[in-house]
Amino acid sequence: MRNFIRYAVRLLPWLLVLASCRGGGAVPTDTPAPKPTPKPPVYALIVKEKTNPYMLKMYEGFAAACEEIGAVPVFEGPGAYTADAQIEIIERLVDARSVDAIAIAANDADALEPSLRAAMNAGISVLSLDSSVNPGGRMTHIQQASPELIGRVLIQAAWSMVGGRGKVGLISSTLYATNQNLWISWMLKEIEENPLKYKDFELLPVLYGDDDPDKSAEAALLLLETHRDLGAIITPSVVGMLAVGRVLEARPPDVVFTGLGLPSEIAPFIRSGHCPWMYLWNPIDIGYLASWSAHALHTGAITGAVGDILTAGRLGQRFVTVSADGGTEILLGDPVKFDSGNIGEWELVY
Ligand code: RAM
Repeated sequence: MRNFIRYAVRLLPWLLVLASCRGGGAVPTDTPAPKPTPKPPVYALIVKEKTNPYMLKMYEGFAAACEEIGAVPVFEGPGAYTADAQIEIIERLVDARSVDAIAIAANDADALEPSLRAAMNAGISVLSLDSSVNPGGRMTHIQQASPELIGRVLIQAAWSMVGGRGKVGLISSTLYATNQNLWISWMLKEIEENPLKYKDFELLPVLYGDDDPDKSAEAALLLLETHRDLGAIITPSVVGMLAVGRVLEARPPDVVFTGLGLPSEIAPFIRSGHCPWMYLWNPIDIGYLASWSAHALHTGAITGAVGDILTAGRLGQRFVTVSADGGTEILLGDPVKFDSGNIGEWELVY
């Protein structure tokens, strides 16, 4: 009897385990546990400044593509066009580990490079759009249109508007904007390479409106006061374009302007003849392409190397090519000319 009790006591734990198995308990069954739903990727767009209407249009396209992708878009940008403010944002996003990709329009290519390198080291995919960062601080760049073409067509436009003769002012955005500086270098090259054509044409030294309406208007007034024989003003900034238009509309269109403007804002000046024609591309498409590129980089579909091909939703296939700064880029298309013939159609879009 004693032996039987000892035997039963030894068996007891095993019997308890068996009983709990039968009851279903915590022991695994044949039905696999439901997998946790994968978290959607988060892609941030850091713009030059948060109220610039061009930047808002870029975000419109960026967010639309995120929706198609199933990603979460984040809109970031400083209240002033400074690299320091953008660095603070990048560092905050990296510290919080809250985003999978960053697309940035640079206020200063050099200053941003270290923090963007740190972001990439933390596993975040980084690309620039609109205004590029140095190749070392990005995986690729979204190029709106050939910088050479943009620079050349703007000078050629001003040349025709003044009949090949006279003074032309130039109001840029900020001093360190990579995109405007690149376009200006091509404007100067166009003149340098065609001395005969431009022999009676004088491009005045660059003034900076800082993408600020008041500062840009002040620059336009200064040009008008200092150069009574001024023929035209070029401004490769949407903020500058509207500000210059507002200054010039108060006078007869003896001084005209051209540049890169939003059709929705510049249409009245095209109709009044103050802006005979201007150029731009679709800023919504730039944001849209950046979002799809961020996704392709994040998922590893592309690495940003020359020869990579990506599928960008309604824009179809795009190619990664070499860029003039030695990095790589993905081109959107050609600059579009807006004049009295097509402005009515485009002013409704952007
Ligand atoms: C301004 C910005 C932007 C530029 C456009 C044309 O709003 O500086 O970078 O691409 O103009």
